[in-house]
Amino acid sequence: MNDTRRAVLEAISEDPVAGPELADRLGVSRNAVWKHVEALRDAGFEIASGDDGYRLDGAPEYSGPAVEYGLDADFAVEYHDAIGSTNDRARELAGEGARDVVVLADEQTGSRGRLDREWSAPSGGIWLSAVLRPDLPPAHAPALTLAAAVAMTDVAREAGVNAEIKWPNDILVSEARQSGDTTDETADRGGKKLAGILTEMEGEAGQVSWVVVGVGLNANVSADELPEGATSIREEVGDVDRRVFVQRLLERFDELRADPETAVEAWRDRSATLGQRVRVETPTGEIVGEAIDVAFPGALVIETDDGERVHVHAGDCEHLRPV
Ligand code: BT5
Repeated sequence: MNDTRRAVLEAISEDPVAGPELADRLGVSRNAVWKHVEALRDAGFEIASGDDGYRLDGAPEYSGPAVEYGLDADFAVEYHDAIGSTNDRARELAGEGARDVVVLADEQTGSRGRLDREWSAPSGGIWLSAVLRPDLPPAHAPALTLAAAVAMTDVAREAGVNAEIKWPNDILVSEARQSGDTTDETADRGGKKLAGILTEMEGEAGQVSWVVVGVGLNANVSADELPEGATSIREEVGDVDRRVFVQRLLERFDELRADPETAVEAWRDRSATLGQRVRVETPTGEIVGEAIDVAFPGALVIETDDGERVHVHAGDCEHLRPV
């Protein structure tokens, strides 16, 4: 991100400022100011130039340059109005050697959840996949999923949504606890699903080659466009500015990925799962007990009814109502 360009944008966002004055204020040439203005126009910012100078008339739509400008994290953004799956495109880029590139789309037509489940991604949501090349052993990559979950939870909370994390990768808005409704069935999903994460990876000889962290968050989408049991930012608090939301999300994720151990700690504080009685379907069978901790880099620690402590690395988790 270019600091001068951001300063130009900030300076002209309220009142018009003449080119020469802007050049003085920012300590650059008039020609440089003009070039920054032109670049911003190319990126979709509407900048009027009248007698009293340049004035910002409109921020760009949701696009790659729109997200990149003003982004305080080192990611390039490739934007698509519609794409099959941002994870598929990110994997392609990873294969070509990309790093710190984010594939962002307004709509996905063939997006995937875990285990090739279908993921609904209508226009208006936040669908993105980040290509990363972290200096980590493959076994530590799950910490990046946890980091993404913390980032999504924090930014959803900043938007006023009461988000929590269900192990390992669901962001939920817990309704039962909000309304005090603890009747009916013995099991539920722990709330309505706002977002999910699909992390894919390639690595060898103890070193990650690339990781793609795919994030799907129902932002400006109505409930009737989503599967049953899902919710959205629109349903909870109304629409958000997706450009700003994605910027905050990438900035928070950037902080957390630098320190995976801290990300796991932050995950604990935002967890809806810890302290709950849970049932986890794992590839090797079902485990029931109390979720007592999450262990680095992301295993759920369950204390079963016979007092045994089991570390579960992957599976589908259901929160059970207390007996
Ligand atoms: C996930 O899988 O939650 C991971 C979702 C990752 C989606 C992102 S979008 C950007 C990137 N590109 C992709 O192609 N994928 C990633 P899982 O835990 O398996 O949950 C899948 C289940 O969630 C489905 O079986 C449905 O029940 C439910 N579901 C589908 N679409 C949903 C939505 N938009 N909101 C909430 N729940 C949904």
